[in-house]
Amino acid sequence: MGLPLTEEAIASHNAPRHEALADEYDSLGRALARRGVDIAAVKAKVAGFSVALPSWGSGVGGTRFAKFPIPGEPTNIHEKLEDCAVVQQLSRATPRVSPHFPWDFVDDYDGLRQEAAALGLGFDAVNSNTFQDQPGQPRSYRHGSLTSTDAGVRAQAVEHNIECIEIGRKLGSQALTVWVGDGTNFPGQQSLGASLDRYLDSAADIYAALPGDWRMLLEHKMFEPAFYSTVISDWGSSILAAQELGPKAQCLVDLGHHAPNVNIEQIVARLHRFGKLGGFHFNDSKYGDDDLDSGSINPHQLFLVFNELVEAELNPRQGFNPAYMIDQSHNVTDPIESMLSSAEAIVGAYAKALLVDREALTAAQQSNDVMMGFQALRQAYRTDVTPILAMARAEAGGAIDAIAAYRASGWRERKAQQRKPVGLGAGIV
Ligand SMILES: [Mn+2]
Repeated sequence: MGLPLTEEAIASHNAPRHEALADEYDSLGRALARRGVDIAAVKAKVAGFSVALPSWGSGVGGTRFAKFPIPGEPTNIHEKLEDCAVVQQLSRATPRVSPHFPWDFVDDYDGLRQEAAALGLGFDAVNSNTFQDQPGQPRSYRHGSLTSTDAGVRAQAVEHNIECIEIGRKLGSQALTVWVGDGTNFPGQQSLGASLDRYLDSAADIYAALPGDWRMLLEHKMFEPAFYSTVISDWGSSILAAQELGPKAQCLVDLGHHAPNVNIEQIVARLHRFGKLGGFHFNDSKYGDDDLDSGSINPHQLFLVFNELVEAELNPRQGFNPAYMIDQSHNVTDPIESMLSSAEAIVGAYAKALLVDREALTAAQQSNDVMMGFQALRQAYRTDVTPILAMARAEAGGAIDAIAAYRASGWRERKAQQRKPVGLGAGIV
């Protein structure tokens, strides 16, 4: 099995676009040079940046009301990998896939790793799932998993996480992301204190099974599926748990898992200050959701988050090696197009953050020049970095206009002929 798209197809898409791109890139290069910025250095940083794709993100998602499948969407991990490979071929920013178990269970993980490698992909953090029951599962997560009052349920949930670590080792992963939907819908349903105790005990059992070079990423979420209380509801609960578990436990920030208007960039700075910023799930949010495409609603917030991430990169303290992943549900778009668009938004926010004049920013902050501090960020934010992103992609063999190249490839139409249709189903991703 070769790569999904041919090099020639991408090259012939790029050919008529090269001249205009070179013109725009050179023009931006001159503008940036006048600000003392070397565009080639920014482009090199952009080329070195990557974000993982969630295996489930290549399928059409849904809401809790419904899912509307499209012809040609992937039906198993092998087809999901193929679609992720298309995204990587065109974007050159998404070389890893984050698998989710049991959704991506196979018999042969060495084979799956080779299959991914042949598609130009590796594996990132493995995600466990104890928020839904699986066919044949002995015990139910109806009343919680890692925090269940039933010791047998807790043991089953711990065992599943340890199994995910074992699978991840075979796939070349080095991190386990743990998110639980555990919580309550009624006051009085559970003890708020005792449920956290049970979480910490269960998480410690998982932590003990981590290989030496692995990390355990704790993902918090304010609400849903539990609507009164969630056990790991906020970054405070998350960092307290991570600190209690030990140095291999870090916090994962999902952009959609906060109360509205929370200052997420400040959370980033806080977690980094204590060496606990482990990873990111990128998406966007308008109300209480966590599934819209990255940068589609609040690109400025995304930029401000990346401003803190660049600060952290420049001042790594106890180390800075965050696991970046897109985490969205693509309900009304072709998932490949959403992931291409999101990857560009994420890399673009990073590129803009790289353009911040840090010297001017620091000087303004030091002298309490409020307006110039703000302007240092504003100047970077309003710069159109599109030519840098497109040039970095093209030089790496990707597409100058990724979505146009994808549409011209006829990929989805071809797959609609080859793949079995996805049945109507409940929502979720
Ligand atoms: Mn997430």
